[in-house]
Amino acid sequence: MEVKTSLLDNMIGVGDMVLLEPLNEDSFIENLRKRFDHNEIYTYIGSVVISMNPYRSLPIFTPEKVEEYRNRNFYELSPHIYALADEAYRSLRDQDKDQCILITGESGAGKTEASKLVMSYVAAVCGKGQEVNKVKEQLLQSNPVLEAFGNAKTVRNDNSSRFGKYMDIEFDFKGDPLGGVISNYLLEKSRVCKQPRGERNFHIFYQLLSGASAKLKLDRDFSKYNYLSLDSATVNGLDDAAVSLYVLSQNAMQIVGFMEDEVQLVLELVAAVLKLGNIEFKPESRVNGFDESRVKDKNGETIMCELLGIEQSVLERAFSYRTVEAKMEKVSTTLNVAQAYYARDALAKNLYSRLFSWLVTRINESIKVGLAKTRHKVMGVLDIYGFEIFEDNSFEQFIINYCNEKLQQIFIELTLREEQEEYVREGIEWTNIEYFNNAVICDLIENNQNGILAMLDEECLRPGTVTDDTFLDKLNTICAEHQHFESRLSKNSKFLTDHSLPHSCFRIQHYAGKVLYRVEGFVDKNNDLLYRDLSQAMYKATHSLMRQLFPEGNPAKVNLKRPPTAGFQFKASVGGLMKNLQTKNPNYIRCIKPNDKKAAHIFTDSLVCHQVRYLGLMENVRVRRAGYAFRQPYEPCLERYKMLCKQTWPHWRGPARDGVEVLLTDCSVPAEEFAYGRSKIFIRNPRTLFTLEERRRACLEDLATLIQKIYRGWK
Ligand code: AD9
Ligand code: MG
Repeated sequence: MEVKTSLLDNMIGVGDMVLLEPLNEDSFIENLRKRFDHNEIYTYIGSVVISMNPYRSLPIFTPEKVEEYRNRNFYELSPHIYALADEAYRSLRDQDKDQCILITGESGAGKTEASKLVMSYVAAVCGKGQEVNKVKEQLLQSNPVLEAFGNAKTVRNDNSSRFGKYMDIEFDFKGDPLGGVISNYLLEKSRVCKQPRGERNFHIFYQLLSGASAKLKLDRDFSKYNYLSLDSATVNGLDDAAVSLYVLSQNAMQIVGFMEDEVQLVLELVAAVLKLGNIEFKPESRVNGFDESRVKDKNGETIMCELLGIEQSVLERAFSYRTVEAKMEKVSTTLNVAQAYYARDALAKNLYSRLFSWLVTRINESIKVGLAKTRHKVMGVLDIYGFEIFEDNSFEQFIINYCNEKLQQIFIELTLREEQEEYVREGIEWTNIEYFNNAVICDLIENNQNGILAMLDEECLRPGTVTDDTFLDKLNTICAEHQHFESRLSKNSKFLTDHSLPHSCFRIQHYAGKVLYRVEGFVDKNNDLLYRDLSQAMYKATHSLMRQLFPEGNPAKVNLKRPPTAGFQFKASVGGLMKNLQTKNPNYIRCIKPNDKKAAHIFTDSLVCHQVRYLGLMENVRVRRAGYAFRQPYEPCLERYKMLCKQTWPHWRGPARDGVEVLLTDCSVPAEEFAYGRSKIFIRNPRTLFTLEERRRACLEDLATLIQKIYRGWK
């Protein structure tokens, strides 16, 4: 049997970082660079795949490549994302092990593209047939639908996912896909009303304006809308790409299973968000000296109300008054202009994010596996927003980074567990490995009693004046002693630990680096309140989808209990996700961005170095090498090195394990350098492997010279 171990053959740089010698940050990055320069964008750390974003299309994702990697062992060919996808799919199909593919990396590093490559690979190699093909098509087409509504152009990525996504793909016992379930995590809804400089709103808004029918009464000029930033709109406000993308996302919606009238309902709500953003307010003086808000120009509002079947007077009232219900009593207070704008934006954000969640639910209805199908195997694909460190970090970054902290924890736990389990399986003694456990940071954030999220909730629910600073004050009293936490208050900076901290900020030492959070907006974003008058107004709409999105507006269902906070909900869903992941066999793709220019061929050392550090990749290699750096089943090992020993060459008659033992003894490899597992040989130091490799190469060269001599002799 000819066994290729391509990680060692004709490789550019080293295909598996575990074999890197010497191992240090510089050599690690140099190896990545060397491979990147030769279009080798994938490199392993054991079974983990590092993926460098090439920022151009490479001819390595063709149907021929799929065939090449199909049914091949992980280390047989050069590193590729297909090798990981194949390995995961085969162990799901043949060994009945549920799998999850965890894709991490910063914004623009290539997570979403990687998740699509995995999905398309699995779709290409799993069963065929009319029914199966329909399921595949629906699963794949859910991507463009969710991207249209949940992705946007940011300074870091022209197609940045602004939500987290986890998709379980379910298979039958033969490995044919049956359907799936998608979970979405916290859409960045603040983008609906305001986008940072140089960024855009969600793609669907531009697609809609470029391609929508006249029925929606939209102006095709982007600049006519308050919610669409001007600096990123294209020339003349018309984006050609958006027109074709609009067609694509409409098609995708239909393939996924949306009815034509449902698509229309969805687009009407997207249009409604834009029109809502154009409603402006003016103050109207009242006798008692208060300014009451009034809608400034009623035309836009009229069109919006017609579109949704909302009585204009009801909406106007909801923008001028707010009713507070307490102890069976209703008190109506007036809204000033600032409060009316706040209410308008809160409504737009809520409407859009609820619409997004509805889309996910609707897609799930289409792709769900029928009850009649019994036991199935599952492959989960996680594509979640990467760690974010901006100049200005707010509640959104706090939540995103918390999620990444949890993922890092599960990575550490599962990698170590996997190592440990393999050692136990193979009957090899396990020695503990030192590593940085970020559980302390997770606890700082999520502890039920005094974690940051719990304190934020407590503050949000407390009666009396609650501000972002009172929240920070609260944090200080409890977190003052925590080594991963520093903060500074605008007044009474009792717990100031670092004079470089700006006011009203706190800083967390995340596993990926220190992040400074500005508390402004934390209380508001966590509360995520929508005035009841507005939800009631929306519920009164004749637009069926709108009504469905605001069930709490039903007066018959007055519920005085406040809805759970954003932080609470996120923590619960991340908790659920972690539980789900724990039950599966993990496969990791760690994405790296080579430069911040979104450009091909550029490799910026400092940027890559930063990511290598915060993804904990060096630590990952060390864990892999801490015990035994290299392991291989006996047979391929014997096959590869048998020429180094007279007793094993050309054939060894007997168990492969004994052959390997004879071979290693004959090669004088010190006994402490290896361990015999049940099915594999474990080699402690990569150097040992390289020595074997060098001897093998020398042997092959001698053999080649000999053959040449014989050949010349014949001539
Ligand atoms: V974010 O956290 O959602 O902002 P991602 O998902 O990590 O981010 P994405 O997959 O969207 O990044 O990749 C960014 C861009 O890089 C893509 O739009 C492509 O233009 C480019 N890219 C990424 N991976 C590949 C690839 N394998 N081949 C070619 C790629 N281009
Ligand atoms: Mg993405």
